[in-house]
Amino acid sequence: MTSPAAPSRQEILAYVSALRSRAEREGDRFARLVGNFPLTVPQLKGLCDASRRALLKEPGLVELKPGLVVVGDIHGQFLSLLDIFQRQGFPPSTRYLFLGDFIDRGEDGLEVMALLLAYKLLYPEQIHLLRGNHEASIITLMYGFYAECLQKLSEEAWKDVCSVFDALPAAAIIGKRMLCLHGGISPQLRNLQEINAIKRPAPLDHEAGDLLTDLVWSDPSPDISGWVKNRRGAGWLFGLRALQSFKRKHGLDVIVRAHETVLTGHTELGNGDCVTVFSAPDYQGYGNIGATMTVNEDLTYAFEIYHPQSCEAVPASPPAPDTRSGQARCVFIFESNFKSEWLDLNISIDIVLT
Ligand SMILES: [Mn+2]
Repeated sequence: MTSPAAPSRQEILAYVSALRSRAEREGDRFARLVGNFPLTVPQLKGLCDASRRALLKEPGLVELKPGLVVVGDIHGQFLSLLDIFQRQGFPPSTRYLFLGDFIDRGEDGLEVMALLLAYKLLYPEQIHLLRGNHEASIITLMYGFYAECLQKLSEEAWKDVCSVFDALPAAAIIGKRMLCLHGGISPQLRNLQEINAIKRPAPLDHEAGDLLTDLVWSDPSPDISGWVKNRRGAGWLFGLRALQSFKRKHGLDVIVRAHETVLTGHTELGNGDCVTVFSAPDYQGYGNIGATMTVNEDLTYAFEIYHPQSCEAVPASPPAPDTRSGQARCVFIFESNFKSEWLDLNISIDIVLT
């Protein structure tokens, strides 16, 4: 069977233009979407097939030079993605590393994926995409992306995008010192080269307990020192002792990850041992700030923050627990001397997701 012809550069540029013009500005912000999804199912398929082939050529552990912007969870917030590009520079003027969770929860995961894949094809060295725990077909059935594809295009479109998910690399390392991934580290990981050995395309099964599952599902925890099975039902919780030992063993300065909603957009465990960056402001209407992380040439880094569009101030307390339809929402509040931040974990049956 022959593969469909890859879209030409001209065609991809036209997709980018159509996707960007779907968002209407208000002042210096992208305020709302207008019109229908601008790509047809065959056009999206062409984009997916070509980007899947390109992604499979990359190693599972992508080696990057510093001087780029790291972006955490977007979760279908296309306007938030455009605001990030607006502030940091649209590709290729700025280099990006995205830590996954592009889709689900928010309404515009198709727009997010189509734009990111188009940029990946146009500027493969300027934009890098890693896999999150939501880049798994079974998860998208439950958390919105499947329904979004049916509503905007078709089930076939969903299958095409899911086939790209299975091609995404799991991790990147910046300047040989910053390990970047969606969830966290794994006690199974003895040598970083084992990330390169993960065969792709790789379906992602949260019940598999394999290395890939750990990398996209794990979380740091201030409450433990070593390793504990993650209360999300997949991956691990790792404490500061486990983290520092892992860093020493692999010669790393810091682990950079996403995967948890942080009220302030970013947070850290230890003294900069593990950094969390979350890039979807007002995620699920929670009023949280979003953040991106700029990594300078000397591996120092700084955060840019993005305030929620709908409200000026961050609420003093998290929203009330949501117990509708058998789904319990747990909000954990962590207090410290300097800041109060909360993590949102949605528990559905036996898995918990951000
Ligand atoms: Mn996640």
